[in-house]
Amino acid sequence: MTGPVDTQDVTLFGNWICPYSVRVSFALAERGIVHEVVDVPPTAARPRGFVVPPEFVDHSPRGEIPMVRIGSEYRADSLPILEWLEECFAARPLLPADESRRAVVRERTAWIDAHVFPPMIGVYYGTHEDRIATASSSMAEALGEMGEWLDGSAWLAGDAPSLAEAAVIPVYVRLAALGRLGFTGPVDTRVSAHVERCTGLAGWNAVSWSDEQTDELVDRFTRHRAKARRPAG
Ligand SMILES: N[C@@H](CCC(=O)N[C@@H](CS)C(=O)NCC(=O)O)C(=O)O
Repeated sequence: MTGPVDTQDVTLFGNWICPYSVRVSFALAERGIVHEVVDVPPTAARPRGFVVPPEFVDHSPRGEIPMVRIGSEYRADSLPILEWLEECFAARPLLPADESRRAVVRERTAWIDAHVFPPMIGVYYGTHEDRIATASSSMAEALGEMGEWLDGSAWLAGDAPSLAEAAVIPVYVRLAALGRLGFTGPVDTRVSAHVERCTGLAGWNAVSWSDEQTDELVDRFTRHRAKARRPAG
């Protein structure tokens, strides 16, 4: 599909607990793209007896959320989905018009994916204190690098929220949970101010967590740790 389309026939297959789905939910809401949501929890978080929708099974290349359908076309993988939404919808873009500015947004979006997400995931999936501490300090270091981008700038890449905000929003949404799972910071003060700014965005309301959702993530990974630490046999 090329060029903006006027269809509103958009469906997101995803789940609140999946950080990659959160990127797409945020972008859809931020851009005011009307859509349906089909809840597909990650395999590890599926309730017993959950039936995976056949449409998801049929069209998802790797069985991963998020997946988006626009009209009769499907895409998976959060960052390519965000780019696809930019191609398909003109309103409130998250990529600037200027080509060199687009390049900066894309570079920082990819950087967040490569340098903030792995340590974040390392914190909550970590089962041993030393690994968790290492992930925590790598994450703090990556947030410090983002702080440099925010020096004198309200947004991560340019003068408006962009795909870089969409990429990092899932981290912000779960910061409280990460703190309870061993992320000891520090969070760069420029990043804290950015988090605060992001809470004022339309997309934030679509993805922010209740205390119950924070508790659920913490409980899930606390159980995961207990299980991993239990002596075998
Ligand atoms: N690179 C993908 C990663 C997506 C991903 O890892 N999704 C997880 C859930 S958070 C998933 O669906 N895992 C397979 C499963 O749960 O069966 C993206 O950016 O969207």
